[in-house]
Amino acid sequence: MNVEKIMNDLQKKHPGEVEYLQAVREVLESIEEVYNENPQFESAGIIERLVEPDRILTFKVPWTDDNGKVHVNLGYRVQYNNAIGPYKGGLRFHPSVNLSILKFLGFEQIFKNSLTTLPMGGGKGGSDFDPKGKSNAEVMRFCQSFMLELWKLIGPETDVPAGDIGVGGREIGFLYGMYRKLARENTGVLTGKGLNWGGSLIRPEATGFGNVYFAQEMLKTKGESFKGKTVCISGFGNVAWGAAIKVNELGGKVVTISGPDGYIYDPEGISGEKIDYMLELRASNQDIVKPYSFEFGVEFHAGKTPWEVKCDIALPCATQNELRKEDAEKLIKNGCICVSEGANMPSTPEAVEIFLKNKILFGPGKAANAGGVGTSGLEMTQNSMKLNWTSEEVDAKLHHIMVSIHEACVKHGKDETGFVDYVKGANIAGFLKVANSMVDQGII
Ligand code: NDP
Ligand code: 2IT
Repeated sequence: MNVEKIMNDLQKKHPGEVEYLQAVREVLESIEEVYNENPQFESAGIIERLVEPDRILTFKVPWTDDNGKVHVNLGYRVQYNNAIGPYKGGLRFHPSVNLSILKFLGFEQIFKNSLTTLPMGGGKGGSDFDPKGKSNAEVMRFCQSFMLELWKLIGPETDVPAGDIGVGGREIGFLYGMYRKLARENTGVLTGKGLNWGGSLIRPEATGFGNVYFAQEMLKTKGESFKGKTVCISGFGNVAWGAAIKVNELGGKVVTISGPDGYIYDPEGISGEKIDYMLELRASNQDIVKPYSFEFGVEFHAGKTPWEVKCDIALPCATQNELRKEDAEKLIKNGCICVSEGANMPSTPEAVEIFLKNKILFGPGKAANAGGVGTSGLEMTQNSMKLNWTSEEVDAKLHHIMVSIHEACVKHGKDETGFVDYVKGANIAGFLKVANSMVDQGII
């Protein structure tokens, strides 16, 4: 495989799709060796077939605001690869959403879903709609209009969307209500549903819990644990919230959360009612964390990221490329021993290079945050069986999934010195399952 040639060709075909090209390059560099050892991949054109989505669907989403003004947003669904199961992946509503971002997320999702041990292909979707400052009724009308187009493309055995940034339980409710009406069926076509209408216990917490379970497995390899550790978390959304709960349960102290406006430093630790307050912050639709500083009388650092705070463990849970080279350098200088990505691709390639060079424990998003989609898979199973598991059962299965992912990363990422490159391990393990399935099924 000639990575540079493939990347040059892709750059010409998709100029300016920075996030997509970044995600593809990382995977290709990791799998080059196993790819070259398996000539059947080359003859089946696996790379050429993997880097392009099966199809991309774009549609117009007209909706009316509370003053009667009409707005038009763009809606997308990127169906990337379904070799091992129905397309599966979240929907993101954020003004920054474009095809590059959705293609990067869909591409990552193929390997992440493969790692979960469950039969799910990769996909992603969303809209450039900005939920910030919108009323409940406006969000509902937008979701209904979005589903009016999307419903034709999805189905419980075809494509199963879920939440991501800007899409939580409320949005999934509005989307599901419209789907059910149009399709005239009650099936598990979306995950992250409410408990009364087909949702799974633990799904809201799953990404954050899974991320902490993955970090716990990494720490174990060094004889370490969360007990007594200082933890920096970025973001304040669904993933950050779940991670904060689990860190506290395991005896760690969370000292930061962040938003686009800056970060909160709470040296006493973010626990109990302070974690509940994170839900209020997110539900306020303002996308800021500053109010936490008034509520609990702690420091707010405007316009900064939390990576300058001394910590043992860092959990980036906000968004892509939020942890840069200089942040990675600060974390290392301050003695951080473990970085586990709750968000998708939060560390830039230069930051990842620093973590790997310094041989700290670094869990990439496609492994470390796979508990979210893993539990979505468990929700699909419960819907198929038409029964519900208890939270203990779901949590035990989630834990098992994260332990299995960790084992797969170690198997494919450990070098002769004993160091585990989790980036390489996750990419190879995720890739092999999908590539072998594609070879088995012929050129389609
Ligand atoms: P939420 O909508 O619940 O949280 C909103 C988050 O979005 C805030 O933490 C905020 O952090 C962040 N945000 C603010 N500005 C931007 C921006 N310009 N672009 C993108 N994000 C912004 O989202 P989630 O907690 O669900 O998602 C957080 C991350 O976790 C994302 O990378 C997502 O892809 C990933 N993820 C989510 C899963 C899920 O099931 N929900 C599963 C696996 C991964 P800040 O203000 O600091 O940027
Ligand atoms: O990035 C992700 O894995 C998610 N947003 C969750 C996807 C899902 O289908 O649950």
